[in-house]
Amino acid sequence: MLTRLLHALFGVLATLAGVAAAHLVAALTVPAASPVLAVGSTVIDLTPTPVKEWAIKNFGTADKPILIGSVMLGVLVLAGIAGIVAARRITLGLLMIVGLAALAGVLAMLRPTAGPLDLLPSVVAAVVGAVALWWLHRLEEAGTGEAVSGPTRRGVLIAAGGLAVAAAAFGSAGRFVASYRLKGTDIELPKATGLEKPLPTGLEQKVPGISPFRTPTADFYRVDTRLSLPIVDAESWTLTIDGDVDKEVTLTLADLYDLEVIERDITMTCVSNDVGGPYIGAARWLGVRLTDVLDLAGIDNTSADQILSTDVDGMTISTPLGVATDGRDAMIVFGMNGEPLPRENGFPVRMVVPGLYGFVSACKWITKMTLTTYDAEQAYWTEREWATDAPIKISSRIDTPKPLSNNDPGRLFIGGVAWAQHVGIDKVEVSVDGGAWQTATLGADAGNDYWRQWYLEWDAKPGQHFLACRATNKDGELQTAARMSPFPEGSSGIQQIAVNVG
Ligand SMILES: Nc1nc2c(c(=O)[nH]1)N[C@H]1C(S)=C(S)[C@@H](COP(=O)(O)O)O[C@H]1N2
Ligand SMILES: [Mo]
Repeated sequence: MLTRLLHALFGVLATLAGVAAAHLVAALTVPAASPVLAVGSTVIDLTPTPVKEWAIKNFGTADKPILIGSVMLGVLVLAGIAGIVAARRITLGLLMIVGLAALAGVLAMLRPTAGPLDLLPSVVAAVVGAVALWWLHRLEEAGTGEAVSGPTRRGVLIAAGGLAVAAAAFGSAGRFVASYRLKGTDIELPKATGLEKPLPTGLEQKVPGISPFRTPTADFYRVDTRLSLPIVDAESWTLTIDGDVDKEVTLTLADLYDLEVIERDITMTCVSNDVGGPYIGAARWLGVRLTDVLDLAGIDNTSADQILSTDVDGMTISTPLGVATDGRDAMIVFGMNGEPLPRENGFPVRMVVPGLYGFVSACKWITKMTLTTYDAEQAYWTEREWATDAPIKISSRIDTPKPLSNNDPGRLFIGGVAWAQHVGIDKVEVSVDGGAWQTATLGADAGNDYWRQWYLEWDAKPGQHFLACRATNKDGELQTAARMSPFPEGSSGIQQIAVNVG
């Protein structure tokens, strides 16, 4: 039994060393081609939409670490089995390790922008993993035949320990290299033409616990399909506009800077944001008008109905052309809250379209916009049956008090945010314990594309209470109570929370 466990450990350690060495090589070349990430990304792409929704809802932004952890666990279980098999039949055990690495290699090569270099990390994983397992096996065999004797076992254990240390060293080196390569987004940003008004003062001083009027960049939600950030060099980055245009053009960052640079306050929302959820953020975006960019290619004669955006790794996002060019401040942006876009949010350039959920507008790490039709070409989420025309629904959220929180009796602020991008918020109402809707006080108005803070003073009596809120937009449309899930076009319904007083 103990011997068997030891053999399983050999398989695990050999595989860990292989995976860690591969991760280091990937960090130096193509981070996304790291075997565990290649398998994980494929799992993401193949996961049925309902399961994905469930994971986002229950795990939130921890969904990625959980996914990687599960893939790792699965791999290590197989590696342990390979170790046990190897003790009897070394060739078969080695084949299992090589097979695992080969699977990762195939998946890495199936990524949209894969080149020959993407195969390298998996080859490294196969070689290091197999050699390590063979080495441990040989050390053990070198002892007294079949039986594992005292001194030999000690030697084998030392070797195993050495492998564990090597795996940890490779892994840390990989992390270090990746973080080093992900540094340096400090490009020089142009200034917006015209004086942009400063953002009005928000309610955060007055109403503790309310979302800040502008979301600090570091707290901005992040939603994408990636397990590793793309390393894009701003100097060599280009944006191509092709498809059904008068003439195909390719622009550099400097070309974008030559257009009229504008700055806008826009609240972005993820379609996966459930009622009361966290996937919304408000920022000041610096960039150029999407229409100015499209005009460089000429779209007057186009018969396209969608902009199919492609990111540096071949991920695609569709945007309805008519909506994006209807006069709203759709932008190609390079700055966020006065700084270059962070890598997480699309460095060096992304799209932002007020009023549309991010998955049909906010392509990060964008490198191409193809003017085409929904009939001719489908984007990533269209293939997964999400809506293509997805305006953000009117919604509102209670930030304070927190659900199930305990509060002192007496005067209390009920406060939160409400949004109806591109139309604007006209009214927010609050209901306590199912009572009459009371009109809340609204915070400053920073434009129709931006969310509104709100609060209501409440004389809280001891006991449990239910709080609900709803918003009305500037067209007089009321936030619907009809409950809908995020799939396929965004959640709806009214948030109700329970709080304790006393
Ligand atoms: N290239 C790329 N762009 C993307 C995504 C993605 O997975 N890949 N996710 C989209 C989704 S679903 C949303 S809600 C926004 C989120 O932007 P953020 O992470 O900056 O908040 O980016 C969009 N742009
Ligand atoms: Mo999203």
